[in-house]
Amino acid sequence: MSQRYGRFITVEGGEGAGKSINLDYIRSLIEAAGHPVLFTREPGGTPLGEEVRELLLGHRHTGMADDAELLLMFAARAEHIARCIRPALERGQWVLCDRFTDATYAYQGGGRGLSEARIATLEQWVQGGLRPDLTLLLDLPVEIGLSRAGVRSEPDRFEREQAAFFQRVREAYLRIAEAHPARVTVIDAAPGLERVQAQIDRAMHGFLSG
Ligand code: Z5A
Repeated sequence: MSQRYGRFITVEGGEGAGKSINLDYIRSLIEAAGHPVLFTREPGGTPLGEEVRELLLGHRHTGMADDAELLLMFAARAEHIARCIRPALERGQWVLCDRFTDATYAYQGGGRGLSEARIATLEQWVQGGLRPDLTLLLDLPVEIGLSRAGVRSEPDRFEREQAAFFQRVREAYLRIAEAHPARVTVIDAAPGLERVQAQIDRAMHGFLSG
């Protein structure tokens, strides 16, 4: 008997890109097309991963070494893939994930300056051949993202970074999109929600009917 296999969709973006609100929208499009979908996030998605998330985003370890941060991201990811993502895909469920390894290239690679080769080694080790089928990158100028995100009350460990860090994150994301045009669709997240979601409609329509 041939095995069913779901599709793996990730959503990425810098600070204040509007991931939360647009993830709900993307989920509704997938469900409306009749696909069972598992919604999850990184870092996190499992009990162990959520504990690692607290270590990564909280303020108990503000001076964490960059390599420790990178390895914790992949430790959480290994658990997430083994317990959650792979089993769901193998059951034929679709998986919609709020951030994945592109975020590691963008934040730990672009933002912190860790080498891409080192990240690629961990990616291959932890994921084997698993890569998203579709990635929607919500892109917007850093100033707009920071002013949108600024409305939030308590910034996490990443949100305390300066604009130059987020500019490097944005540039790294755009390099990924350029290198993987078949997988990554860039959504201009700067205009109002209606126009952002019209672009998402187009990207998802092509994917859902493809
Ligand atoms: N991280 C990492 O470093 N390495 C990794 O490998 C991974 C993650 C996987 C947690 O991520 C942190 O982990 C993240 C990167 C790091 N750090 N940062 N920064 P997260 O995804 O949980 O946290 P987040 O980036 O802070 O995202 P968020 O809170 O889920 O959402 P958002 O995209 O930043 O924005 P939002 O809350 O959906 O929207 C912000 C505001 O803008 C809100 O008031 C909206 O109503 C408004 N908004 C949204 N869209 C619009 C439009 N179109 N017009 C006007 N206003 C809008």
